Amino acid sequence: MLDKIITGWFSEIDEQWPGVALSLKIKKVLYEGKTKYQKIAFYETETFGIIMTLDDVVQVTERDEFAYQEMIVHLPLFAHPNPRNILVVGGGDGGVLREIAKHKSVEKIDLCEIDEEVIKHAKKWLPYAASGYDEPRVSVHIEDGATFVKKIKSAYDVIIVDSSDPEGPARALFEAPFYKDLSCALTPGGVICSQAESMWLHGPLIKGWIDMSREIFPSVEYAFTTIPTYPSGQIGFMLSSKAGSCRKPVRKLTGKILETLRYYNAGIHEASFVLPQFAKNIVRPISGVKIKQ
Ligand code: JFQ
Repeated sequence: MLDKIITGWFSEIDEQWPGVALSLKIKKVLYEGKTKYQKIAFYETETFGIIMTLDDVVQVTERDEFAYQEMIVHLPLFAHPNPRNILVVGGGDGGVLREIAKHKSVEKIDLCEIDEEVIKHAKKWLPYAASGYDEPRVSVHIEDGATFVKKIKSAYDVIIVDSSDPEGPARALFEAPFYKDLSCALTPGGVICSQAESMWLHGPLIKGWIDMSREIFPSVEYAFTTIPTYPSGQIGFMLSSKAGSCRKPVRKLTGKILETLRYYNAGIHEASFVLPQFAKNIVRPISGVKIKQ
């Protein structure tokens, strides 16, 4: 009885996490189709609400998306004293916009998504995330993120790279030329927060990104969140800054925002940078290389 590929379940079988796969029991297939860039699907699941997959990889589930969207947004925004102009690269589901909109200091949010079909379908199937598009400070640009940032100089206080995995249309968003362009697009005190995969599964990749970013930014750090439906149950963020460490929130969490948060708080901000020893070994600087601080 080794045949465990069960009908009625979605299994996230992929070479990016060999030999292990998350499975979710499906109540209803809502939509399955192909865009110019990727396969896209929406399922109603038994226990995680409505989910979106791209190329058969889970992007968001209704039940646990806040653990990712809150952290990828509030880590960099609370590490910045006065974030006004924000760029999101990727993030077509809209959940990151929803979180950024909670910050009163923010004046303008640009979102650059390569695949307009993701936005169109998210608005239909994922109202819990796509409510972010109702925010009047948002402008949407349908373009390849790597091309978009080349045209921008010193404009953004925070840039969030909310990409899918490096295997697929997001590949260029994990490479040095993109990070050099991001550095030019940032204001002097600017911060970048990028989706940076799992320390359990992607050690060598993470090490490569951190080393690459350290060539460009004086401060590069790795934080993580726990999330049941991403591979290995956790995912990391690379915080690259022109101004110094992002480990501590520099503004107080007060007012309305407090009532809306379900994962992020000041304690988890600092705790998310505390890594187990094996992960510390992955992200520590190569000996002999001088890190600009
Ligand atoms: C959600 N706004 C974007 N980000 C989803 N393996 C990625 C989805 C695929 C995962 C890694 C994060």
